[in-house]
Amino acid sequence: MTDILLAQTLGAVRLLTLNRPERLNALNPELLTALNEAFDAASADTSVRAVLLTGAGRGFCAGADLMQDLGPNGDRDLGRSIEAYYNPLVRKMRALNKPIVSAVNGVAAGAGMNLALAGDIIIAARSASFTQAFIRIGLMPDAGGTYFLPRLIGDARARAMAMLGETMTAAQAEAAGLVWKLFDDEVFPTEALTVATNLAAKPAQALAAMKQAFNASAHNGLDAQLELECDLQRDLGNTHDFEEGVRAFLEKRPGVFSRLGGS
Ligand code: LHQ
Repeated sequence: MTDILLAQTLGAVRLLTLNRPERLNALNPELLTALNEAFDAASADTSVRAVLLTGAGRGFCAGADLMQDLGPNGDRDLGRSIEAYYNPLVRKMRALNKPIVSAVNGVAAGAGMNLALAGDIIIAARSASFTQAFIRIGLMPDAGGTYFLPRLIGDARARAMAMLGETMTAAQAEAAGLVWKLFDDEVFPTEALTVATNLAAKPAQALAAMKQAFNASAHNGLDAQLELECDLQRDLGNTHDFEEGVRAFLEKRPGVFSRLGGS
């Protein structure tokens, strides 16, 4: 893996840092390929229990790299790059059976914002901002934007944000329900790692089941969702983690939980 994407293992957390700070971590084919590979690797590595995604420098991600061969003089088939890179990446992030924390350290624009929304828990630095910049260049949201946005902040806000292309401050994003929590800039990297580390210590099979259920709730009706919860909970009832969780509760001590598929 090249250093366009930094991948570090910190305990059971895989920290992925988009690393093109001079371009606000804009997504080019090399970075998109590295991201796709990094999520494959995080999926395969049983010692990884949570992924933390952030950006180097003052930006999180400025979306597609507009300096690349895109637009009037380049490849006009934008669908090609969406099919090759963006859609597989978003699908991979959603399907990953481990939680992803999107730590939005600065501006998140266009597909860069939507990449953050593909995570499970979205946190942001107080100085971060969010913009569906697509309309400014005659495009529409991609990378899952028209799916994630209305579900997170409601249809009215989602349409206005996409159509007007205005920037949302971190405080507005928190108030709208786009992000879970804000942290002061100075402590943001530490706090982000703490969130991911806490997640990584929780029962992995329960987290994976939750992720599956929340993903499904976007398209299931109540009956299907109740059945899915029942099936998943039945499986969780047979795990060592459930046994340990209840024992730890009764013994008034913190539980020690196993990783996915192992001890
Ligand atoms: C950039 C970029 C950038 C390259 C800042 N590329 N260099 C599209 C096409 C194909 C297929 C798939 O899907 C997509 C989806 C998309 O993502 S379309 C949306 C693409 N993104 C944008 O339209 C956002 C463009 N950037 C901006 O509007 C601003 O840079 C934001 C609001 C992100 C930040 O503004 P500032 O904080 O004022 O920073 P800046 O504009 O001065 O940028 C700093 C540098 O980063 C600058 O380079 P320079 O050499 O002048 O210092 C920018 O050119 C560069 N940069 N975004 N997307």
